[in-house]
Amino acid sequence: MKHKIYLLIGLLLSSFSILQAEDGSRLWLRQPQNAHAQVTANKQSPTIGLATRELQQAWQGAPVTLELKKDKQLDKDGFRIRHTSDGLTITSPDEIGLLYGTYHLLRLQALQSNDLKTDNEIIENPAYQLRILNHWDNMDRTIERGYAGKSLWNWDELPNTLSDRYEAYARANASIGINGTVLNNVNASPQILSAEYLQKVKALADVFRPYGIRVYLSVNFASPMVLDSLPTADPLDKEVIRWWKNKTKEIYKLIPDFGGFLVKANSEGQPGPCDFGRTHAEGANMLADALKPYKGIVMWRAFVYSPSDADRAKQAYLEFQPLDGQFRPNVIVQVKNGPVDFQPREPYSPLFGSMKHTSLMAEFQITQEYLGHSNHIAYLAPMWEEFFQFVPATSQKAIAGVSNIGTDANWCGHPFAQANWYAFGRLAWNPQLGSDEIADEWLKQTIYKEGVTDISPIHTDLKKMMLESREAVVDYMMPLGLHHLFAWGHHYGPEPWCKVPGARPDWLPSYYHKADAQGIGFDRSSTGSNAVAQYPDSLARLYNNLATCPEEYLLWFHHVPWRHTMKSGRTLWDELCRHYDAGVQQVKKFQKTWDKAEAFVDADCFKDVQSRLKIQARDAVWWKDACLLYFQQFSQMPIPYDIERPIHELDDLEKVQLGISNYECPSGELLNRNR
Ligand code: GCW
Repeated sequence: MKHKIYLLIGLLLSSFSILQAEDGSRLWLRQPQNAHAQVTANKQSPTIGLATRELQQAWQGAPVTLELKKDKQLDKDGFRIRHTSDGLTITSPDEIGLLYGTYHLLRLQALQSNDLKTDNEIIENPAYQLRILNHWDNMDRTIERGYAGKSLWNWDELPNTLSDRYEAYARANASIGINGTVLNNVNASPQILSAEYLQKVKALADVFRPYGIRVYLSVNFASPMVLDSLPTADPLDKEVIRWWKNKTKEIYKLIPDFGGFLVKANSEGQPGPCDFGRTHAEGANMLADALKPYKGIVMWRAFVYSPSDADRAKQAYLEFQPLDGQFRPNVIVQVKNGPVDFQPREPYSPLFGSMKHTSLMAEFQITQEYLGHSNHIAYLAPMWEEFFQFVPATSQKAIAGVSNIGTDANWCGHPFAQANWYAFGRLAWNPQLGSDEIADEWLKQTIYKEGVTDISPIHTDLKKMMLESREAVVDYMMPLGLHHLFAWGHHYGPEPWCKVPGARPDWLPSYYHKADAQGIGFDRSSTGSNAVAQYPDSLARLYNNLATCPEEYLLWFHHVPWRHTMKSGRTLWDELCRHYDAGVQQVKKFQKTWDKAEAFVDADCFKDVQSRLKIQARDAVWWKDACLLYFQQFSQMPIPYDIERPIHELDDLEKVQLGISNYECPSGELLNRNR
C-alpha cells in the first residue's frame, strides 16, 4: 500500500515536472532522463563523471566506453565516436572532449540522426579554441542591453548560496561547446576585482569548471586608482604594473584556471591607457605581462570612436591598424563583426585581414540590441554566416558573443531567442554548419511539445520563418545598407529625425542616413569618407563603384539619388518603399505560420510567441511608416500605389516616447508603452 502511494506521488511529481518543464527552462536539453545506459570509462574525474551521468540517464543505445587517449587527429577539445564490437566508444585526448562527445551523441539521438545508424566514425574538432560568452551584466544585476530579466549572478548571495541555475547554465553551454564566460559588463565596475567579489567569482568558477567553462573578467583600466587610491593608472608606471601583478596573483590563487581579462578602454567614456598618453598596445601589454606566468590572456576591444571628424566607420581601423605587431602574443584584439555597432546589417569590419601580426577575434552580439530586443524573432545565424564568408574561422583562434541570457524562466525572453545562443555555440564550434541545419537542430530539440510524433506538417514552415526572420528585420528597419536609424538611447524603435541638442553627431541617425533633397546614404566611396579604402583592393573597387556595390550595402557606401535606377529597374525610392513593405508583409506571414503551429507546441509558449509576433507586426508597421514618411519629405515622391499605405501620421510618430531605460528592459514589459 505504502509503495503504491509512493508510486502515485512519484507519477504525479514526474508528470508535474513534465508540465513544468515545457516553460523553456530546459532549453534544447529535453531528452528523457530515464535510460539506465551502461557506461564505462578508463579514468575517473568530475568531468568524466558528468559525461557518464549524462549518458546513463539519457542514452538509449548500446553500451558506451569513454576513452581518454591521445589521438593524432584530435585537438584537446575534439572527439571521435566509433562503433566497436561491444557498443560505442568516445575517445578524446582530454576529459572535456569526452563531455563534448557525449553531448554530441545525445544530440544525434535527439535528432534521430542517420549519422548514428551508419558504421561511420565521427570525428569533430572545434574551429575556434576559445568560444566565449560576454555578459554585459552589472553588479546590481541589471544587464546592459539585456532583455530577459535580471543577471543570473546573484552577487548578494554569492559565494555562500549557489543557485541551481549556475550549473544549468554551465551544462547548457558545455552542450554546445562554449568554453568561456566573461561574467561582467565591459563597462566594468572596478569592484569586481575587490577581494570580496573575487570570492564570489571563485564560487562561480568552481561550479563551471567540471563543464570546461573558464571564467574571465571585464576590468576597468582605472581599477588601481579606484580600489587602492593609486595616483595614476598609467600602464608604464611601476606602481601600476606592480598593482596588476599582485591582483593577478591574487586571482590565480583563488582560480588557478582563470581565463584572463576583457577590456573596453578609451571608448564611450571608459578609462584607458590613452588617458595617460599611452597606446592601446601599451595598455594591453602591461596586463598581458601580468597574466603571462599563468597562461592568461587579454581580450582588448577595438570598439573605439572618438568625437573626431573621421567617419565613425573608419575609426577602429585608424586607431588599431597602425598598432599591428605591437601586441604581446597573449593579447587578442576583439573586434565587432561590423565597423559601426551591431546593426541589423553591416559589411564586415575591415580590421579583419589587415592586422597580419596580431591575434584578432570577432565579437558578435547575441542579445538583440538592434534587432527588436526580445520582442522580435530574429534568428541570427544567417547574419553570422554572412560574416564567415568574408572572415574565415581559420584566421583566428577565438570568438565571442554578447549574451542574451537572464533570469527569465526560458533564459532569453523570446522563446526563439534561445536559438541565437544555441547557434552561437554551434557556429563557434563549426562555422561551416549552415543556418538551416542549426535551425533544424534547435527546433527539433526545443520547440515541439512532448508527445508530438509527426512534425512534418509544420517543421519546414517554422524553419523557413526562422531563416527569413533576420532579413525581415533588415527590411522593415534598415534596408539597402541604411543603419543606425534608432531612437536615442534604447535602440528599439525608429527615430530617423532625432535631434538632441549638444549630442555628438555620430550618436544621431542623421549622421548615418544623410537624407536630403538629392538622395540618401553615407558616401564612404573615394569621393566621400573613403572608408572603402580600408578593404582589400578587390572589395574596395567593388564597393566604391555605385554600379557594382551590392545593393544590400548600397546606402552604407554611397549617397544615392532618389531616382537612381536599381537592378530591378525601379527607382531607389520605390525600391526602398518595397523593402519596408516586404518586411511588414513578412512578419504578417510569420503570424500565419505560427498560428498553424498551435497543435505542435506547448500552449503557453504558443501564446507567448503569438503575442510577441503581434508586437513585432505593429513595430514593423511603425518602422515602415516612420522611415517612409520621414524620408518622403526629402524624396517628394509618392509611395508606390500598389503597396499598403501608411496608417500613422509622422507628427504622432515623432512624439512617441517609449519610456524604457537604456540598460534594462525586462522581457514582456515592452508592450508598446505610451503608444
Ligand atoms: O552597442 C553599444 C551599446 C552599449 C555598449 C557598447 C559596447 C557595453 O549601445 O551599450 O556598451 O556598444 O559594445 O561597448
